Amino acid sequence: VDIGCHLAGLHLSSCILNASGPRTNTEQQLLEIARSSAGAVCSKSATLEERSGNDQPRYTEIQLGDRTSSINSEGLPNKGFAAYTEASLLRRLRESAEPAGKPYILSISGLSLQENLRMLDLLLESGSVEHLSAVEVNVACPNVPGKPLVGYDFPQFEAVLKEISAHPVFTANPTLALGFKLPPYLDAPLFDAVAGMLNPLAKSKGGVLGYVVCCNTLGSALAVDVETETTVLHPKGGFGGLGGPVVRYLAMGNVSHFRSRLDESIHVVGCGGVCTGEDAFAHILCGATAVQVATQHRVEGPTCFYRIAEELKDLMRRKGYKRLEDFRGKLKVRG
Ligand code: RRO
Repeated sequence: VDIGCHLAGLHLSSCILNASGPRTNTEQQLLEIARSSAGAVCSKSATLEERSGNDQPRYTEIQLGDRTSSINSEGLPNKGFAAYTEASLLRRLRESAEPAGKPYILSISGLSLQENLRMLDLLLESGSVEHLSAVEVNVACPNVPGKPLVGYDFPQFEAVLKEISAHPVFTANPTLALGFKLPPYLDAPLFDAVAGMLNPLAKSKGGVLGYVVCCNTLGSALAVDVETETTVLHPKGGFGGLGGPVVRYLAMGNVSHFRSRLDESIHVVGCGGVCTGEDAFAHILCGATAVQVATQHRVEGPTCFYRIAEELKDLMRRKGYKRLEDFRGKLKVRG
């Protein structure tokens, strides 16, 4: 069976890849993903300058049975844009990639539209762009003090979508894919409104938008320690982004809602609570082209990509499916 996929013009030998965030900060961590069975390597969201992130404690795990969810308020710790685009990192990623040609996705999360545009300007000027497969713009970080989530502020979101997708780095490099990492939405009119902003940017309409990721963590989660009667996390009054199996149902709902509303040329990447091959299968059934793994990658390490891929293949064999197209988006509503 073949679990490869074509995502926004990129070929992934496995549809299971890492999400931006966990274990994506350092060169060593990115190289480990390159050597793993992950179908692509996705960086930590970059800002123009290096950031150390919020004060500790800023991450906690929630155990339900044998499954681990998480709440984080990392605050965008990253090595800075230059570190994720420097020629030596990109060369080492190419040399380590197994199989060769594994795509490298740069995630960016500037603290303003200007900062995102500035990073795209630098990319356009740099020789690195030819070795980069995609830029994934994160409009959904819930953890930077004083910065409301762009994906929930529709007037601002629309301006961001328009200006970023009009950036010459994408017209000058037609094979460079553009994706947006979205926050979770919770009501049908919101899916309609966001799809209405995304569809005019589709390649079939002459635009450059290749994919969206559904979704980033669910913000405003609060972990409480009953013994100390305090919050578990310190930053931002203890609030953080909820991820892992507890948000999988919400993530799959977002995948399905967007798949049914978006132009076919805009792919949907599922992200939320994928721990097993069955979880990946369910996301794909909802319409996901590929599936990202975040909390489980943090908990288990990069061997998770091999395990999940093998579990997905076993399940497909049992069902008689040979490729993802045999079941992608074919979820039936129960009669
Ligand atoms: O670094 C973070 O606090 C963070 C980011 Br940028 C994000 O997009 N999502 C998240 O849960 N945490």
